[in-house]
Amino acid sequence: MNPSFLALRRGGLLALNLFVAFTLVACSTGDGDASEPAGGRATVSGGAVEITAADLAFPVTTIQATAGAAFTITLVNNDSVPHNISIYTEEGGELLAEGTVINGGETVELRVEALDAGEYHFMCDLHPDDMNGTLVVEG
Ligand SMILES: [Cu+2]
Repeated sequence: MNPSFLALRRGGLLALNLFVAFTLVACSTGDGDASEPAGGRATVSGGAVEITAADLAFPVTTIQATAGAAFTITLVNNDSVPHNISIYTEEGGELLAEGTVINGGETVELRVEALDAGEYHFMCDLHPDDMNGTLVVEG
């Protein structure tokens, strides 16, 4: 086999590997956007945090707050169906703050009284399986 032929083969394999790697990255990114929560994090700042609802999902799945300080969650409904956001002690637990259900295009505020450090559950009461996350309160 002559050397230039080998070089050509290697080049071809490298290009194929790059193509496969790129395709895998593109696919996993696409799946994340389409079917799973993006896993975003929002931190309460100045006593307030904003959460958007879109495509039957909360892009934010972790809200971070400070123990002992009340705060406000602003829910922006960018969807075509109604949503709310409520806080529970845990999944299936006791209701701590019940959010008003709003239609698409509307915005509402939910006041959450001061909480002890710990992990709490937030969800849309209309779509609890698709729209939920963890409220992390740190002291
Ligand atoms: Cu909902």
